[in-house]
Amino acid sequence: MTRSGFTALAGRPNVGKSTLVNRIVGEKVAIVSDKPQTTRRAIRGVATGDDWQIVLVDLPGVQRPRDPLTERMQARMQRELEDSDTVLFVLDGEEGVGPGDRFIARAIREVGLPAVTAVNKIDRLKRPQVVQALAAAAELGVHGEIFPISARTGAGVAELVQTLVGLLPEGPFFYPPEERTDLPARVRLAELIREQVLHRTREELPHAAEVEVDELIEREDGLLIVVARVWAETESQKRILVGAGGRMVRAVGTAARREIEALTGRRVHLDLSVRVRRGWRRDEALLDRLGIE
Ligand SMILES: Nc1nc2c(ncn2[C@@H]2O[C@H](COP(=O)(O)OP(=O)(O)O)[C@@H](O)[C@H]2O)c(=O)[nH]1
Ligand SMILES: [Mg+2]
Repeated sequence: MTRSGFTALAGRPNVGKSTLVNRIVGEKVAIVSDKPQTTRRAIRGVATGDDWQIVLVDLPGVQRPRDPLTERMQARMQRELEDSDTVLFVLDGEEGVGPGDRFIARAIREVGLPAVTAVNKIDRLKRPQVVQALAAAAELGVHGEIFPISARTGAGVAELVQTLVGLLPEGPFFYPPEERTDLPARVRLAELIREQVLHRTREELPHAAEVEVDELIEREDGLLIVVARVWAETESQKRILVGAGGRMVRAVGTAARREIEALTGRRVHLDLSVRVRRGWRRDEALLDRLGIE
């Protein structure tokens, strides 16, 4: 008999949820950045063993809704929690426990699902600090085991996964064993491009930009042609994203092309341009197309 189920990742922005999903899945399915609120879509990463399959749901961060974009993110998080079999609660061992963690801990206690807590980033901590972080995690009152881990190095992750598997219900796999994510190819590639935008921009700009893949053509000679645009909200944001003499958009394009080539194992031609679309965050039709449910 196989075990199979959905595990929702809960945790403050920046604690390392997306890094952990990628570590468990063994492939980059969720983009990572040091900017909070990076994850906009509930991304599913699939990890499959001999007789188990975990579908990890990497949720957008929790915050007070300000516009339709954040409202959708918030509503999605609530639904995903309710639809999950288990919860993986991630804390930042380096930063310590704060009000955000307590808020999420309460939400987890209320849904009453089996849970596991991961105290992440222990690669940054000395042993006594790890002990302290584990004690602080225990005080949050989420039932279930607590694991010290590093999503970056992989330390402690195997033990964590083993325990998660034990909490899953018996049942057949939801996805073919070789599948790593349910993201459509276009959205996945758009995310890789957005990750490079995030790496190269500061302050409000990372959150003002969105990426849409318009065309995806697999040529017979094996070349993959990707036509994508970066949406900015204003002309001045566009100028920054294009950069002097087009330097920024070229740097983003080159780095993203390499990522896409590594992921697909193909040669890639990436045609990337920057456009202005005022108020894209409030454009419900565009949010639909971008896969932000
Ligand atoms: N040192 C260290 N940094 C980590 C670890 N896990 C994640 N990070 C970093 O923390 C930041 C936020 O990670 P991310 O996965 O995007 O967090 P999320 O917002 O919870 O999804 C990134 O800069 C990661 O590289 C870890 O185990 N150790
Ligand atoms: Mg994330």
